[in-house]
Amino acid sequence: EAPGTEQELTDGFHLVIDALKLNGINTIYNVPGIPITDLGRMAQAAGLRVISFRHEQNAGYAAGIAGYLTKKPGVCLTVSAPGFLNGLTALAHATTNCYPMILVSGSSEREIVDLQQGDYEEMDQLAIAKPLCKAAYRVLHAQDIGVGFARAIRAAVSGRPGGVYLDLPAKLFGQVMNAEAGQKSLVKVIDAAPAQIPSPASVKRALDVLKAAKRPLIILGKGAAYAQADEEIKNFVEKSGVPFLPMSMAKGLLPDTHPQCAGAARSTVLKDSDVVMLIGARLNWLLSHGKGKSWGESPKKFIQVDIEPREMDSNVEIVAPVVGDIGSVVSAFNQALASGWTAPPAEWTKAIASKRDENVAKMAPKLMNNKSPMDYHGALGVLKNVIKDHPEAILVNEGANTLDLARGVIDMYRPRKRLDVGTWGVMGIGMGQAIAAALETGHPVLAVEGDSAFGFSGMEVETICRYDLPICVVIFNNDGIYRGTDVNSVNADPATTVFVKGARYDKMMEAFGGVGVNATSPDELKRAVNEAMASRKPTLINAVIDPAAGSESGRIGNLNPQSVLQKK
Ligand code: OXT
Ligand code: ADP
Ligand code: MG
Repeated sequence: EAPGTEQELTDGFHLVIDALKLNGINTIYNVPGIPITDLGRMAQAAGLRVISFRHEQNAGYAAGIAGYLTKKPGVCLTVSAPGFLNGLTALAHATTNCYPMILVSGSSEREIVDLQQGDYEEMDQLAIAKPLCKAAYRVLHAQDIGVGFARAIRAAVSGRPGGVYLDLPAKLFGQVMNAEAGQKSLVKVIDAAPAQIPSPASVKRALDVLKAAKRPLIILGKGAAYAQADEEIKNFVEKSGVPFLPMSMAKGLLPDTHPQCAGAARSTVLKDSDVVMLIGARLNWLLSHGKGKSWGESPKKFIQVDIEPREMDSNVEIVAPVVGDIGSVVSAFNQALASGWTAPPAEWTKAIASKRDENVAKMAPKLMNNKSPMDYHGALGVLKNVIKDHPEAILVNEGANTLDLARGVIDMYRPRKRLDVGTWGVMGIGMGQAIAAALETGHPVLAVEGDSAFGFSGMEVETICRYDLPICVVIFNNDGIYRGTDVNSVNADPATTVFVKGARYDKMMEAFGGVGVNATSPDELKRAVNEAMASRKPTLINAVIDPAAGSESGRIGNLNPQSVLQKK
């Protein structure tokens, strides 16, 4: 090119935005600051949706669940060191839960960081992120931005999905290059999550084992919900006639009210089944590792459908591993079933139905009580009907008692409508997940939150109001963690598990222009939630729960270590 001729230029900022757009990523969950403030502004100006949070952890949880809901990586954008670390919990959470997510973080000058000379927000972020995610990359040159994003996208969604870290040093954003060369350097990722077809032998083996069962059970996990193979899964379950048990976030894949649903007979089916087919569920702590008391005495055979070959035999022997993506595997099952299948023995399905009906009948009267202050069942009875009337609504749920009791009481009717604490049982996912769910789906969100759980992300009610989202937060306010009744008998400090008595969380929502309601009875709660669902206005309901109503750690109190020295 002749000297003085003007060439069209692009730079790191624009290449990042173009790489995202080219790959159909239209939303960024972020907290602005050095060095990414302008990136957010420019992305917004370029038509991307840039959602600014009050804390990176919540932006990260939003990105993770966006990935789960859409099968595209959710993108969280943070500033260096402290912002990066705030986002890192969510990245690790995404990896643990198999949600595709990319944490994009600005970072400081490589030369100074590597010599540890004390740069602004100095930290070797790549090294720190690496053990906590599926893959971690750093881009140093503008011409590599396209490849950097392509690798991050592929790593996040292919195989077992998970979190990916992408490190973008401050200097990268300002680097200029020829615009045409820049466009050519971008990569549109083709077939980012290729189908993984199971081997015919593994399909046959699995169905042979299932067919020979006298007391078969299918366990559906959140991997099955993620796969978005809803029709195939429904057909398989119904054609096979095998009872199914949904894990927490798989509730609604088939309705909880489905005649084959064994959710309300959980202990019975775990104990008494002889063959268990896991579809997108791991035999981790949530399934007592596939052994021990909850699995009873009768010998079990496990069939496991998973995209990750190394998951097989992780806890117990898997007699029929089927490695592949759930959509491909289940459609292969359905094809095989078409040439003949006998339903499981009626003795087994009847035994489950009668246990289920018994448990449901036992619970029913508790859900009708009109106590004030409310107990968990009285309040949840109301919310159960709200979801029944609004099956399209998304339920976000965290807490201990608030989580465990809501999981049992509130029936789900559609796939991917229940979003909760996931594999780690983490508190703090609430507002981030609620915000992403509303934005990604356009459906109303009902967030059912323990008062402690809510506190981990509570400041995001401002974000909810700012973006005017159809989110109704119901706080089960029992004055503390598990219960609000603990007393410190030694000094004037409050007991370690209790909060300010009679706190009015509804006032927080009012502070930002949303609707706040204090509900002391099931009737008041019903009115307020119905109003919120109808108006789609940001609403926070402080549901006053009897401080004595809960139990230690909800349904998992057995996991608390005990001191033999503790005075009684
Ligand atoms: O078959 P049986 O007879 O056994 O009966 C079962 C079902 O068949 C039956 N059932 C039904 N009956 C009738 N009708 C229907 N529809 C029905 N459906 C089911 O009910 C029983 C029970 O069924 P379930 O629930 O399916 O089975 P079970 O046995 O419970 O299942 C076992 C599990 C392990 C699969 C299940 O319990 C589960 O998924 N648990 C998840 C637990 C979890 O993740 N908990 C969260 C963590 S607790 C703790 O760690 C907390 N912290 C610490 C902390 C955390 N987590 N994170 C961070 C960042 N920092 C600190 C804190 C701070 S909780 C917490 C706050 C708590 O306070 P809050 O104020 O927020 O909350 P409150 O407690 O409300 O005060
Ligand atoms: P849950 O907590 O509901 O039991 P887990 O998170 O333990 O579920 O398990 C989800 C499993 O699903 C993981 O082992 C993951 O590898 C698997 N998985 C995720 N997506 C797919 C898919 N598309 N096809 C097959 N397996 C998948
Ligand atoms: Mg509480």
